[in-house]
Amino acid sequence: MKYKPMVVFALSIGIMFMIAASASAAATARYMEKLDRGLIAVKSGSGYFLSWRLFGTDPQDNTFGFNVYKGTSKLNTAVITNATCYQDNSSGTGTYTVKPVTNGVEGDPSENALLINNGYVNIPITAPPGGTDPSGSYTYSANDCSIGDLDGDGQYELVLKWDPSDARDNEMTGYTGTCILDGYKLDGTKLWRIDLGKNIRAGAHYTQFLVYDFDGDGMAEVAMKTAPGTKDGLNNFLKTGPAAGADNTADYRSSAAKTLGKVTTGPEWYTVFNGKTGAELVTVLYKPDRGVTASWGALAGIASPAGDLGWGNDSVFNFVDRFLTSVAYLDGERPSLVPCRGYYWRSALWALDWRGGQLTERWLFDTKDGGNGKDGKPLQSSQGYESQGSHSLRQGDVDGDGFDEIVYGSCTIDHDGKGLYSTGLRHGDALHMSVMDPTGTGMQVWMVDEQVSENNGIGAHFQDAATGKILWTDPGTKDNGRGCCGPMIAGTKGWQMWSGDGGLWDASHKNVGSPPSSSNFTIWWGPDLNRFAENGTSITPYGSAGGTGLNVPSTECSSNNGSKSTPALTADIFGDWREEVVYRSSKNDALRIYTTTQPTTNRLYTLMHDPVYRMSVATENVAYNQPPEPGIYIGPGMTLPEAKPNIKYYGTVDVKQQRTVFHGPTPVNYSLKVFGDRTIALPSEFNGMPKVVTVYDCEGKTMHKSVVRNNTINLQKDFGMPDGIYMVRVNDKAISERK
Ligand SMILES: [Ca+2]
Ligand SMILES: [Ca+2]
Ligand SMILES: [Ca+2]
Ligand SMILES: [Ca+2]
Repeated sequence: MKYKPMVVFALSIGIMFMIAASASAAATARYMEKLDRGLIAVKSGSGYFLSWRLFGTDPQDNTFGFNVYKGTSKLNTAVITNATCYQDNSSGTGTYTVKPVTNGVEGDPSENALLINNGYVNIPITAPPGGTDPSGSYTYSANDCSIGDLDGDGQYELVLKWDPSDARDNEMTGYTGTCILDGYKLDGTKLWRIDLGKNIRAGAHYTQFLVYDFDGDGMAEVAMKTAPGTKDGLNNFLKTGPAAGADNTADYRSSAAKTLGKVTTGPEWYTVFNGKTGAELVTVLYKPDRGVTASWGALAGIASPAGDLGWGNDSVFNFVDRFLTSVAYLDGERPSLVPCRGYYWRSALWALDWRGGQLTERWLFDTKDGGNGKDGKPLQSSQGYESQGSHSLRQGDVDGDGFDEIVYGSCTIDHDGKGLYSTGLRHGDALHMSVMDPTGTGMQVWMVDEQVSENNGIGAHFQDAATGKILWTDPGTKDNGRGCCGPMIAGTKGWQMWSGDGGLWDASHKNVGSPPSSSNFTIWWGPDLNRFAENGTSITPYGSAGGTGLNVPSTECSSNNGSKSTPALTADIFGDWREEVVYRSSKNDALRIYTTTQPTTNRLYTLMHDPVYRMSVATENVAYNQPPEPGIYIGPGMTLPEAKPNIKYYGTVDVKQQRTVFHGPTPVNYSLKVFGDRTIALPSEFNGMPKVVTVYDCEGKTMHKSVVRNNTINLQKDFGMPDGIYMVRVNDKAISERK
């Protein structure tokens, strides 16, 4: 293990009490990212348009607002409480910051604004060199992105997947170039490059990468399926667990015509990487392995059972290598990784926890194991849990018990790894979940269906996410490949949904107009609470909705994934709650982040502090990308002010404060955050004094306690603590233990 350790300390008696309190109230609050204000200043009109985040932990009432500063000059007169944006047309120069104001009392200033002078954030990227494989030569295009705070400074970084030009759907034979991922800071600093090697094929259905802080150290990990030949971000072959001593020169690709270029043998691994350095943290054997490959496309040994898409069993390694990935708060408090395999017949979801330097299995749901779901439907049946998966998935607490479920297409897996329900409507290409009907209860699912000849002619369905009850359906006669939804009609409460097979529907299935001209993404971009349509490299308001869209010419930027025309990413990356869009430049030499400059009078929490939204951002890159969607109703007529999301932070680390104030013999309030593994000098008042140093994990559990005589401490070197955020108490019993 040669990864660069980063240890973050936070000291506070107050913190300790907060942690203890939150542990006892752990049933509901979820750990979410501690972000900075995300303040941006975008050149707009004759000045700058500023916007910033309202944290999910901030008050959402008139006692709380913001002042905007340029240098030392306050720009606003009254405290801004109705929005988290401001148009500055004043003269003069200076660095923009905002200060929160609580009951008239100003807090500490934010970080300095990210200046955007050319309409977008430009992140230079460097394409990997092209190459040749037995099928020919290939070059690289920038493909899907994900985000996370990889280095713990409160600002998001981007993780980019590069696709070779010969990436293929797994239906197709042929070799592909290797799949490569990069980590970038918003200023273009390249953090690392991971090369998955020749034993991972490139294409929409293979590499589903997760970027999320799974262990609570304040930095997102990056996780995905790996194989012999994979090199981590330090340019080293993998070497832990099953990767130790592996033959990284081995080529497991098939040369048989029927399976040409497919990886039909050889070890299959799953690796968690350090998001800051790209270094391998842990590698384990992937579960489940290929097993009887035919079983992924049909029952083993049975050529073509009823409803097997007519494609026969999986002797061509198509269905066995269909992967999805979820992240879910299965224990209701901390996120788990859930890599998934198969959906055309056999389906397996594998839940893992990355905590305290250990990757442990929580459960494995596998239709092969048989038995029944909680709804009594058999796992081994296409009327039950086999062949229900979609090309995307959703996750969230659909039934309100505090724990997340995974909506795996037409079936839903409970937080404990048991089947919760199946609609039996089988496979489809697009799946959406949010509170679309604010007059109903909980969330709903809008899904388009492919297997119309096996599901009684249903082309799309709208369902209660909690129970799987079908609320209404649209008829279909063929694969209904695209479908989308959103609060599109300005001033109208509730979402609308549409697909290739019908009109624009409201939640009660009333036809409310013509569908938008695209069925791709929707995005909050305008001044109001309705979403706009996003397709190709354009953003377009629906109907007579107010505000302006975006149109980036194809000479400048391109969309991804062929006919899918998806963006690299949409997410609430910075600024206020409106969403940003990431496009690749047409030359593949940059990523561009576009953000709205339209003032709004709606103040909403950052969407990233809505757990359902944040998880759908994390799974946006999975297979056929779908836009992220929140777990509450956001749209015209929504309840304002918003209820505070039930979230908390790991530790209570102020990402801005760098003060080094220690708890001395006389108790004082203090806080401390130290980046990296640097040695901390304690104040001189501790000189020569034996001190009790107690180290707690983010939940307040004691990880280490010892008496220290030196006046410097380093958790890594002195106590062998693994990478992480810890709370440290110094000297809580110093007087009694002084010798
Ligand atoms: Ca960061
Ligand atoms: Ca982490
Ligand atoms: Ca639940
Ligand atoms: Ca935003």
